[in-house]
Amino acid sequence: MDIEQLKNCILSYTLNNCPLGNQGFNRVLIQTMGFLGHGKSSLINSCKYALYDKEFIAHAQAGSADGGLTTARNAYPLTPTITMVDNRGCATLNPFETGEFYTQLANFAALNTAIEWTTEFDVVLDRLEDSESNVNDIIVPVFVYSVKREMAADEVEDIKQFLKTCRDLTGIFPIIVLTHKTCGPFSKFRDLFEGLGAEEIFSVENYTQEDNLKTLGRHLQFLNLIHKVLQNVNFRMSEERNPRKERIERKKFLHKFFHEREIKK
Ligand SMILES: Nc1nc2c(ncn2[C@@H]2O[C@H](COP(=O)(O)OP(=O)(O)OP(=O)(O)O)[C@@H](O)[C@H]2O)c(=O)[nH]1
Ligand SMILES: [Mg+2]
Repeated sequence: MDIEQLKNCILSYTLNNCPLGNQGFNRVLIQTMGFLGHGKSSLINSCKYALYDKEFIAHAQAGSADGGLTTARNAYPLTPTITMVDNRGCATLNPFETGEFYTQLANFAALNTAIEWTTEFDVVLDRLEDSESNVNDIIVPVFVYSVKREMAADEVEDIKQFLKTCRDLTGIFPIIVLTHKTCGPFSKFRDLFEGLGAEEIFSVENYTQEDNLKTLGRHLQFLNLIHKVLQNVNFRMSEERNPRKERIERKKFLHKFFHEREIKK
């Protein structure tokens, strides 16, 4: 597909055209996840820029090299059907941080609200009960990783487990987006993530406030990423699904996860 075809395909995408109709879903939620400062917010800005092609605007605030800038879970609509979510990042992937990630990913943390990190069992469970976020979202996980950052040997297993759990929660293996591709050994990380089970890996140079000169190849990276998301959604929507039941399953998963974590604590 050329660039205009890709754009049209994304802009006109609706769940109503899936083989079995929308089955009760009304939104595709692309959820960015990853370590602090790896380029989650910049990825959202890049996707918007590639799709609408007007002047570059930092819709999602980006800019701290050390990360930690995004502390709320903000939603950025790309089209009437597709929304990107800028989740709060974390410093490590130990069970205390991954629990927060899974809560955000499973859509049990409200959108456009600050995310407070907590390991208190009661608080965590109360949150699950109180959450009113949308049941009608198809969740697509996107894991953002900067190739500038070295990965310690003991982290590899944590990341592998994390990606697999995201897959189990959503039915889609997280799409990997390697950022800062001109600033590190991106092919090394491609091989590494492929070995961790990744099915789709994109290496990108995000559009940023400092460098947003648009080129065809750069635009295509982001449009192809969104298109791949939609292909995953179409695949999942070719089977019978039930949004309410899936949400209950996700809730059960989180209950079990937090319970086991509490026992270990
Ligand atoms: N050169 C280059 N810089 C990038 C890229 N992606 C992000 N940056 C820069 O890296 C810094 C952090 O990017 P953010 O998008 O804020 O990262 P984040 O993951 O949202 O970080 P927090 O929300 O703060 O945890 C910013 O200064 C960005 O301009 C990239 O692909 N290439
Ligand atoms: Mg951010």
